Amino acid sequence: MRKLALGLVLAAAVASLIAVAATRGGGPQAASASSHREAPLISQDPTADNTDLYAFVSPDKPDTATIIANWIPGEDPAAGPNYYTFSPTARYDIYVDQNGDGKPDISYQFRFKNQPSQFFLGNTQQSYTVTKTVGKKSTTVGSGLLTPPDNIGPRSTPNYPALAAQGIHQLGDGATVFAGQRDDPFFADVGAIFDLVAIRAGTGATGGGKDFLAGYGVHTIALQIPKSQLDNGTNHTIGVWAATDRRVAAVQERRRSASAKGYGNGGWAQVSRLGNPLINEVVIPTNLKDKWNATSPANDKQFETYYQNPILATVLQKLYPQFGPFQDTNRQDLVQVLGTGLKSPMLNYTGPTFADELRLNLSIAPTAFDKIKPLGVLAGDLAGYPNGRRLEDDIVDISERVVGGALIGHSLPLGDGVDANDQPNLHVFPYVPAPFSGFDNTKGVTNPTHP
Ligand SMILES: [Ca+2]
Ligand SMILES: [Ca+2]
Ligand SMILES: [Ca+2]
Repeated sequence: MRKLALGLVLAAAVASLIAVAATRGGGPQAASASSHREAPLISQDPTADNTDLYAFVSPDKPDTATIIANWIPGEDPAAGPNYYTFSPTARYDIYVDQNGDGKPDISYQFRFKNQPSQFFLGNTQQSYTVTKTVGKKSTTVGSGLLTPPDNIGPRSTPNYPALAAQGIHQLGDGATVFAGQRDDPFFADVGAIFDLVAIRAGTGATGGGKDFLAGYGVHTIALQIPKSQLDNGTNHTIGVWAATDRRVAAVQERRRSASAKGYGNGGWAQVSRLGNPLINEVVIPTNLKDKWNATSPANDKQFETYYQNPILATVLQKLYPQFGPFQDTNRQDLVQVLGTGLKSPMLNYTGPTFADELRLNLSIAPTAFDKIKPLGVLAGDLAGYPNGRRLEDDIVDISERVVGGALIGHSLPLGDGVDANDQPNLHVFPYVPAPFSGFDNTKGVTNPTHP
């Protein structure tokens, strides 16, 4: 789940969480869970902040897989004159692990540059370079590529879908790329998740929730990659994660000891990462959240105990004892779903190495768009989360149900009453819908008069 959202979830349940975290050794830092983002350092650096990660076999092009990584939480489309852009001093990373050791075998790294501005507006169109590393060999597979501008309004950015389509590029290795502003495809009734609404409704899917993220945007990097470049030929399962690096000197200013380094290319340090949704928000204790963001999946064993003994299950038990008991120790089901892949039943197991990655079994056929079940594997739709993640997958409902014990004989119809993105997702690359325009400002005037 996106970090902003769960930061707010934590805020909503802060009293309970602090009480619980204190008994778990979270200590005084647990109080900082009341801030609006999940980890103290990255909350000060939104342009480097991963929000969501998706990976799925493309339903319309099943010989390809699509990876979508989003950054910059809570973009208000009307945030002029300095609208949102990728940070020109960050490095944006998408990693693919082909052999289950938690280390990347294929990496894509993105660097952005600003363009001269015009009038009194910052220019939101950026150029960028894509570097692909396979093993130790790095190749520039795209340079001088352009993002579309942000969706400012009908005068500055008329016919936005056509403008955005110009932001789709072919890379030198046969993949397709898009980078730029999009609608935030994540959906959640953040305010209600822990406020009894979902459970009061009895069946989460009918709770009549409010999409807290409706009307907000994010910055998206999307890749569509021939499966032949990803498939390992044996278990056909890849692990994917996204991250952001900043120059070590800049990071050292923010944290006392820059102990964790980014991959390759000395001089970079990782400041954010995202594999499975929800992890740093509600699995990792607050005093370790910055460290988790700086760690690579190969070193995740140190965090396994928090997956195995989830604080969230303890919180559920405290908030909703009438629906318990919620098992909060020895959760081997969560270790599998989030750390190794599911092996019973066999779905996307990648071996014994515990590493937080979004695992996608490329040999499982995609589900047609009109047949997708948002509860994914829980509903028998094996092409969805936790086998990779699609834009349509209802991560809040799935996560609440799985943590609640759906895989260990404790099924509850948990959910937040929000079942889909407020904007229809596209059925072609890059799949994430166009952002609202600043002029439309859907959070303010609801019926603007277009010129
Ligand atoms: Ca590997
Ligand atoms: Ca949305
Ligand atoms: Ca939901």
